[in-house]
Amino acid sequence: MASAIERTGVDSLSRCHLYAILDLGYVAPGDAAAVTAELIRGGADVIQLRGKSQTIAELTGLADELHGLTSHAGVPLIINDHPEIARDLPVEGVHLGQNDLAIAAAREIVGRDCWIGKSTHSLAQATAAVAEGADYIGFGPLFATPTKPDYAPIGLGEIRRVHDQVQIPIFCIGGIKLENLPDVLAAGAKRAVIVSGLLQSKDVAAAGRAARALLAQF
Ligand code: TZP
Ligand code: MG
Repeated sequence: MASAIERTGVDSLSRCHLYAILDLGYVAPGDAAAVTAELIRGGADVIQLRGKSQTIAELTGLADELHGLTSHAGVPLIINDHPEIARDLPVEGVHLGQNDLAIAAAREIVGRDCWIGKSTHSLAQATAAVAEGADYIGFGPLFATPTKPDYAPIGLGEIRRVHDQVQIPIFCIGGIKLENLPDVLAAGAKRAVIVSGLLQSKDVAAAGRAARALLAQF
């Protein structure tokens, strides 16, 4: 099977700066394809499918549909939580949290070359994720966010230090909006995940393009 690199033409996650999450808490499954098309039009470099209330079977069906769009556009599709979906479909990656299974165990399940990212909420977790073999990390939540309500915000103070100590791509996450993205970038971030800030915009593609433009300045 072709590798993620061959399929998407994205030879490295280090080229990716705007990471969008198609979160089914904000988007009805029936609208997922249309919103994914808008995220692609808006310049999302990576898209994650995140569905906390759906079954693996439902998510697999949706991922299959969305991957038709993302692969055509050369945008990697990452699946949150479920390596089984990456075993069954040629998606480009899997994203795991601190309470999910270990990266090595997820790689075993997937059984092929695949990016694996890990959510981290502190500098210690970030360096541990590198040691565990993550291809990239999410770092946050920087700000309080209804998308992940049970996590205390970590603020902007550790961003520069994590970039000094961690050499894999770092995607800052949590409560990032167009309005505060300049502050996040000024604090040392190079990449950002934006969820509600894109999905709740009146014009998702325009919001994506605006975020891309800000990210390009750094
Ligand atoms: N992990 C840390 S914060 C977060 C996740 C999935 C949610 C980010 O969503 P939003 O809407 O951009 O704050
Ligand atoms: Mg998870």
